[in-house]
Amino acid sequence: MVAVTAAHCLPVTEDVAWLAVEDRTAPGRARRVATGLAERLGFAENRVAEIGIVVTELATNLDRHARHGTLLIRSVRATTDAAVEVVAADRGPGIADLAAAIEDGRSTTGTLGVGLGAVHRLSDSVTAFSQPGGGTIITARFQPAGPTPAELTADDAAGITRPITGEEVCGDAYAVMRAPGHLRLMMCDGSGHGPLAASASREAVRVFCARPAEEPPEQVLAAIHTALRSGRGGAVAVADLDLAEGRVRFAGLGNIAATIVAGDRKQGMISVPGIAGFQARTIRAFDHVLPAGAAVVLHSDGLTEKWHPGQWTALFASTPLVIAAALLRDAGIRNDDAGVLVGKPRP
Ligand SMILES: [Mn+2]
Repeated sequence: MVAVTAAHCLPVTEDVAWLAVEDRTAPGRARRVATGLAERLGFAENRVAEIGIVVTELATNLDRHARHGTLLIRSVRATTDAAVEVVAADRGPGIADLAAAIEDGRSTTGTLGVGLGAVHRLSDSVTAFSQPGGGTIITARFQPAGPTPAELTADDAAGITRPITGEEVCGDAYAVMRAPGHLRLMMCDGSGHGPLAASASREAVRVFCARPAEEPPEQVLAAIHTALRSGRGGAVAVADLDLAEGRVRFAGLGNIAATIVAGDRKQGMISVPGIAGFQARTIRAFDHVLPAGAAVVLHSDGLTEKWHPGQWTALFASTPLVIAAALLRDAGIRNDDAGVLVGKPRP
């Protein structure tokens, strides 16, 4: 793990594209989205082609074998460079021997998993999670050429946003701040959806990232509340994970669900009622124990709160991005913007 020497809010995820894999045209569309993004980010021609191969394989696999397959393609930006990140999720049969499918492109059930060898070979990093009957999630990352910026190697937190069906922009937004000994998370659900909701949540991100890392979460939340007065407002939550003390300090205003997951236990953290930007009677913070190896999850009401860690086998042992993708796939609803953020400090 790279030592954090100063507070920063990098990397940020941008250029978010969601594709439903519903027919045979999907792999071609997915390839064009991914290669177009890689070109814009300045990837070399041969690397752009390889990214295209990986995305084609992932989409083809979803089309042939999965149900409800989706691909998320986005950029992950540091100061000057950006990576391409791909998340494939499905509710298909699952891959019994995932390691073999990924490493050799072999399949244990006929043709399922064929082509995944290329995904492993051509990606800079791949993580997969599969459950028989529960579907598969595969995440792949393509780093920019040259030495990888330290901000792009952090694997202690990841979020995903998905707009309501039919919209292009998402009104939910999140940010992650890393500071020495601290991992700080923010989730905002801008009221309503569409561009005005998105501009409220963007403002929440901007203010969160501009506040000093030493400021307690309730003060950061109060600053966001003040800043959101000029717009739509929204639900906001800030969690500060103190890694040395094994503690979370949490402040929330409105309907953002916040939980600590340790093993199969899920402990809720309480927000006060209100709408950031409009109504806030008392902004308060609460302290919670953060057990070693635990994860902190913040999500908007675009996900139901009815999920439980015990519904998956060892999901929370995986990476924050895989955890976020599984939560969105299995607890996400389609008639609202959805945002989920997972922080999981290395023990
Ligand atoms: Mn919402």
